[in-house]
Amino acid sequence: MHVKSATFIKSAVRPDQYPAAEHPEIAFAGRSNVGKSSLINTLVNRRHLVKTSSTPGRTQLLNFFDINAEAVFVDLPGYGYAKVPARIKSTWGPMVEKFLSTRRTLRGVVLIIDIRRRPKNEESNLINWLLEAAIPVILVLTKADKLSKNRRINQMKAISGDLGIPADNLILFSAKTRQGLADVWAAIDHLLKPE
Ligand SMILES: Nc1nc2c(ncn2[C@@H]2O[C@H](COP(=O)(O)OP(=O)(O)OP(=O)(O)O)[C@@H](O)[C@H]2O)c(=O)[nH]1
Ligand SMILES: [Mg+2]
Repeated sequence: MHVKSATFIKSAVRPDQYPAAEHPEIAFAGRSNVGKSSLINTLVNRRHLVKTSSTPGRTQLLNFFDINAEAVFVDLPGYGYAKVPARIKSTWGPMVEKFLSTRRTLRGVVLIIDIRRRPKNEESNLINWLLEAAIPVILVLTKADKLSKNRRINQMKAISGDLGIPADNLILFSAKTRQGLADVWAAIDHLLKPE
C-alpha cells in the first residue's frame, strides 16, 4: 500500500471504546520494547506517528491508527515486561484476547520478535492461540541491524527451530536501516486484499 495518510484514531481498552469496524485491520503484537511502534512508524513512513520509547512497557492501551481511510493498524501493548505492575499485567491478557477474538475486521497479526532473543512461551502460546482462532500471523524478526550477518542467519535458524516454523516464513526487519520493509508490506498487503 502506498501510504498517503496515517492518523491516530483513538486508544481503547474495552470493545465499546473501539472505533467503528469499517476497514480491515492489522494488529501488531510483541514483547515490551521489541519495536512494535517503531515498525508501524517505518511502515507508514512517519517518524513520530506512534510514540516510541526506550522505557519498556509504556503502551498500555490498544491504539488505533487510520491508514488512507482504507485500513487500520492497531498497536497492541507489549507483554512480558517485569516492571509493569501486576495490576496492569493481569489486564493485558483479557484486553488483548478480547480484541483478537471478537474483532471481526481483524485480518491478521504481525508478531514482532527481537532477533537477538530466543522466543519464549509467550510467543509460542500467542502463535498457537492465533492459529487455533484461524487468525493469520506475520512473523517479523526486528532489530536485525544489531547483529552481524552470520549471527543474524544463526539466530534466524534457532528461532525457526524454537517455533517450529520454516525460516522462510520469518521476515528480517530493521527500523533503523529499513531492511525488510518491502517484505513486511507485501505480507500485510496480502492480508488486506479483499477476499
Ligand atoms: N537498532 C534498532 N533499534 C530499534 C529498532 N526498532 C526499535 N528500536 C528501538 O527500541 C526501543 C523500543 O522501540 P518501540 O518501538 O518503542 O518498542 P515497542 O515494542 O513499541 O515498546 P512498548 O510500546 O513499550 O511495548 C526504542 O529505543 C527504539 O528506538 C530497530 O529495528 N533497530
Ligand atoms: Mg509501543
